Amino acid sequence: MSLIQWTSFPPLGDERGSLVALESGKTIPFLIERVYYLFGTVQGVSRGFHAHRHLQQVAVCVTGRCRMVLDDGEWREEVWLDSPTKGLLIGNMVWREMHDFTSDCVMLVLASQHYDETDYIRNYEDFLREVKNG
Ligand code: T46
Repeated sequence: MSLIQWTSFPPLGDERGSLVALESGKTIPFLIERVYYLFGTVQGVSRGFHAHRHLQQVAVCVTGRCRMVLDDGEWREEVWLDSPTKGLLIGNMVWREMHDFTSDCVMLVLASQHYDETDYIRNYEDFLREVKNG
């Protein structure tokens, strides 16, 4: 099964312009407990390099784009986030890296839990060990 799972956000709006609505239990498959966004990423800088033990997220680039790498400890896949109408589902125990941010990139992230640093695995070897040990 592919690590790349999208959720589509049907564009609403009218002749004045577009609009997307994100709703828990509809386009977002969990209760949204936190929303944050990445912006102003310095050119050439990569972000992420961690996994979450429990957190579920949906990431969407509302402007600009970046390249997302997902890794479940066995498979590694990458994809461009480049559309405000496509959200990438990022499950728990998936290593993520974000590269090649455009200068205008704003990545909106919807999360299933509040911020909790103890949920992060920030070392790749630790991540592989936890995957292996279930
Ligand atoms: C993820 C990718 C897509 C907080 O205090 N509260 C928060 O809600 C978040 C997300 C971060 N922080 C603090 C923790 C760090 O001191 O903000 C700082 C930067 O966070 P981090 O290094 O984790 O940022 P990224 O861009 O590497 O990763 C972020 C999310 O943290 C992460 O969950 O999946 O975006």
